[in-house]
Amino acid sequence: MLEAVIFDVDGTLSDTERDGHRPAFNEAFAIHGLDLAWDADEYGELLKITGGCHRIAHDLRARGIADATGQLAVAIHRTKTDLFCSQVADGRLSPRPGLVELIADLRNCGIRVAVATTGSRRWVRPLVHQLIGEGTAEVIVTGDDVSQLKPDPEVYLRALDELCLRPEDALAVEDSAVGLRSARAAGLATVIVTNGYTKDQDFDGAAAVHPGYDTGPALLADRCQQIHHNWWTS
Ligand code: XBP
Ligand code: MG
Repeated sequence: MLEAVIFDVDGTLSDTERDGHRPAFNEAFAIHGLDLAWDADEYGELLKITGGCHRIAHDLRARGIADATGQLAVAIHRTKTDLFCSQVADGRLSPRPGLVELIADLRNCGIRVAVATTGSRRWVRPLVHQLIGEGTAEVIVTGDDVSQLKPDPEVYLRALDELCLRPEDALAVEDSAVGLRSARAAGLATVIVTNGYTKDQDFDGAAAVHPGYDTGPALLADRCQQIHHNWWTS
């Protein structure tokens, strides 16, 4: 029986990457005196490096401008997080169309809601509260709560542990191939809701792939239950 749905955040609850995180990274580069700005396509490629700090460190190394200790990436990421927190506080990010309806339907059906993300705790919690309501997500596990980021399964295993559920009791909702690898490695049936950055990725191993929550057959609680049931009985 489906007891909980565990949602990824970036790209899944909200389309945060291209016009949210990316400008915050670029503004942080400028503040730290770097002549560097990620354009939308380049940023799409860099998304395969999970975790903002790792993403910065990877690109600085590739450009030969990294310091030996990696402290520059840490400092830039701290600034980026401040900037992104301001975006969240200003209410500039909205839930993906159809998400609010899905969350309400899950709760009406008594299905618990949780969050498992690579993002930083400082902005994840306020953003999740803003997007789906404070207290709606019973468990929120962030990139700061784990030692290995996605595609490692740790963040999903931790969410299951905090929910006191087995993988077969829950369903993951993800937007990306990296997220799918993480959720599948934790043993979870996984629904993909694609976005502009991820629509052409390989989702082999997903239980279902949707172009949106409200595009095509609506992703509501009964569809989640059906996908989950089919996964575990086929
Ligand atoms: C997406 C990520 C994050 C964000 C940036 O995570 O990989 O790194 O791009 O956030 P998910 P931070 O899809 O798992 O939510 O700068 O806080 O890492
Ligand atoms: Mg994501």
